[in-house]
Amino acid sequence: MSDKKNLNIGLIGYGFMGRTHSNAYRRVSNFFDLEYTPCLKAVCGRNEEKATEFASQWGYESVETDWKALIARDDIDAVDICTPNNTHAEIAIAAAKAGKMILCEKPLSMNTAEGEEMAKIVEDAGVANTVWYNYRRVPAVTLAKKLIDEGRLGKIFHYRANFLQDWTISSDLPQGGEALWRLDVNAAGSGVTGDLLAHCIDTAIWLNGGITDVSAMTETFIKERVHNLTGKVEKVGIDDACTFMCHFGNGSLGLFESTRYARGHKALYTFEINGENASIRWDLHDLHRMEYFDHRDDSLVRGWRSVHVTDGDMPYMDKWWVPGLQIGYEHTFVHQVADFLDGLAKGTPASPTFREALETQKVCDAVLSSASSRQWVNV
Ligand code: SOE
Repeated sequence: MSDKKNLNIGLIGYGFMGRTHSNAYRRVSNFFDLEYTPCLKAVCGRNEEKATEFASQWGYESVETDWKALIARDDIDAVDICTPNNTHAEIAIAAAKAGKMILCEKPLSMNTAEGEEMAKIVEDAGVANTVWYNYRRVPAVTLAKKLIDEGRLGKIFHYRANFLQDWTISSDLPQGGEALWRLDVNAAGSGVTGDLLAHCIDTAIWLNGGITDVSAMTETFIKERVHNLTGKVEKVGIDDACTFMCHFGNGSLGLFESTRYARGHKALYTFEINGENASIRWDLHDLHRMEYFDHRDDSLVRGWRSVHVTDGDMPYMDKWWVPGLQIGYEHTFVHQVADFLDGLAKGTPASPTFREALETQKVCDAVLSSASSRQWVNV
């Protein structure tokens, strides 16, 4: 008799992230041997026709048009929140109160206060929870974490990260509504800070520990855009670009930059960490490589190594193909589902939990507050 259990998923929102998560649910059990198997029970979206199309494309058994109805269903174990940021708190709180596990798209919330409430409520309800900061689970990034935790870099001096895009440069691009809600401050909470830097901050805290204080500047290059929901030209409230420096609790210095105005860059997430013995750098456009420099190497052959992270002893890679054959972006989501399901079986939380993701939210808030006050702000 099989001891496999189904985990019934209710997905709310079927945009870009709805697709990445659905793909992960569908593939995880083909590659990972886990006690729980995701079962795509229901997808929820306000547009019934589109939600039905999505359900048939991805194999969801049923469709809901009201998220409250989805949460009320007895046959849903876990709610996956893939809706705009301004809806995360209300849905997560209702789901936790209904005893559902929650997988919430990043960033956790619109601000720290909302995030605090969300973290407390999932903890009080005792429901498993996680936030989809997927880049932690790129094998090369997970490998960097292992090397840093082993102490190979020695004392850390610097952490540097960038997340560069160029898709909002045209002033004709409207704000608001489906696909463009990331430009609407009321739906997104912030611009690149919550959307892109949040990824960089999550990875940085995971690799290098907590951030204590920040000094930031933001800019909104295009001040007004047509709003898709009202048809009117409205003030743009999001930050188009953000640069900040910071101190980490371990004494190292941080430098972060993000923009949607770096012509030529579509999604260039890079980071570099410099320690007394060694440095590591990583680049999303070459995501299966981790670059490593070790000063302790023989000086005649010392140099940056480009490690092709595909061998079976490297994080997650024994689950995929054979050494030398790489994986990509979508696999990071498969890994997050695998870790979530494994954690359920073992009774351990899948990182980052709401509580852990709240730390990123606090840094984002400090960054925005520093940019508006032009002062250093403690996290
Ligand atoms: C925005 O363009 C975006 O899709 C983010 O919302 C994602 O979190 C990031 O991974 C890629 O860029």
